[in-house]
Amino acid sequence: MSQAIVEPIGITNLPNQRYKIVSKKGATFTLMVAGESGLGKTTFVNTLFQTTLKQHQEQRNRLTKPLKKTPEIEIIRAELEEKNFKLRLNIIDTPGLGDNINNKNSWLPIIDFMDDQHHSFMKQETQPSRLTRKDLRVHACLYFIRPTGHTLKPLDIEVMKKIGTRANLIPVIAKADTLTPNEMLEFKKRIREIIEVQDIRIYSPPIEIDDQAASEHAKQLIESMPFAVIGSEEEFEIEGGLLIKGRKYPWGYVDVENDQHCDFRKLRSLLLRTNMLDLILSTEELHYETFRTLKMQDSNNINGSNNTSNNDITEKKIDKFSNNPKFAEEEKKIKRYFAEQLRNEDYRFKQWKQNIHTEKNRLNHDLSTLQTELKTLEEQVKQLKEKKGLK
Ligand SMILES: Nc1nc2c(ncn2[C@@H]2O[C@H](COP(=O)(O)OP(=O)(O)OP(=O)(O)O)[C@@H](O)[C@H]2O)c(=O)[nH]1
Ligand SMILES: [Mg+2]
Repeated sequence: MSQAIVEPIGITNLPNQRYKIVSKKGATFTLMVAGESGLGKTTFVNTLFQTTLKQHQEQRNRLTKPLKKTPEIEIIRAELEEKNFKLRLNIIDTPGLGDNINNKNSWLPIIDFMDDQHHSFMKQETQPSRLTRKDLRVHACLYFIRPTGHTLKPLDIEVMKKIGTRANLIPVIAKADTLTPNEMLEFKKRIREIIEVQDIRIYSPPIEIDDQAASEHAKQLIESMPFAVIGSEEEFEIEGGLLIKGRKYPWGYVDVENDQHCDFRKLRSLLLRTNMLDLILSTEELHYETFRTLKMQDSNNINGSNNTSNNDITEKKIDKFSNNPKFAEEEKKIKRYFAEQLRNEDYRFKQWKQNIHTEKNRLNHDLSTLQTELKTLEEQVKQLKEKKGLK
């Protein structure tokens, strides 16, 4: 799917953010949505697209399909252009977590996808031609939290931890229209506490000290985390003939783009306007570099002193040492091998200790024999002296 933007959303602001160079070749931005099933991930993606690509003419894309469970990872692409600035937008919609019999590993395809993109980019970097390289490294991952008003599930914590070490993690509270404003405030506070206590790495917009307006905006974004979002694919007319995108209730309506109702606009601004470049650069400088370093270390460890940077090595070994159950057997074998090595070393050490002990005893024994001999000799000398003295 590829569509042209009709109304400006402010992506031309991007080149001014920090590095002017991006304006020449445009930018690629990849956003992923993840979280439990039925929380409105697909609806959110469609809402974001519809509010970003207003009045799209083509109706044969997935935005018009009726909603159903997302069965597998799906990539939606769009190309936006404003004042000669090109943005290639990729959105990765993922199937809901917790749908499988074995919930514990339902996050695997998502994590694998992220790692695979880093890995594939790393491989392409070593190829002679870099012009044709494909880059689907995830620049931001929105993690959808069920609006229970209580707490985070252990699965949420586990998955968020994993995502946070691989990409810019942005937690969002799904279906914000189901909580009252007070419940939402309390819930946000509790989630922030859990994130802190559990040491979950989330994306935090940088505060620019030399730009007051930007730093105020960043502070506002930080305070709003986790963003409360509402998704909707419906538009309806309110008083004054105004068309809004939102959800209708017997008591009234919620408007996706109303800041009193949810944080959709703030989140869209962070993603597509104010922080896109920071998300792209931090992916490159932090997450990709961490991945690269770890993988290089892995391959060097595996190859012992032979630390050649041959890409085959990285290629072969990378996945073996991930948490992937596919390699559980392999991992067990390696663990057994190390346990065996450890036992051998332990035995060798005990033997060596025993030898030292025996040697020490022998020396002690020799020493005491010598001391006895010395004493006898001293006694003899004394006696001889006495005899001499008597004469
Ligand atoms: N009340 C409310 N309902 C929503 C919201 N967003 C989506 N829904 C509804 O929730 C249901 C599930 O939405 P989906 O977008 O399919 O959820 P999903 O997270 O993609 O689900 P999976 O693909 O199974 O992981 C649909 O009936 C949506 O209309 C929201 O913000 N508020
Ligand atoms: Mg879905």
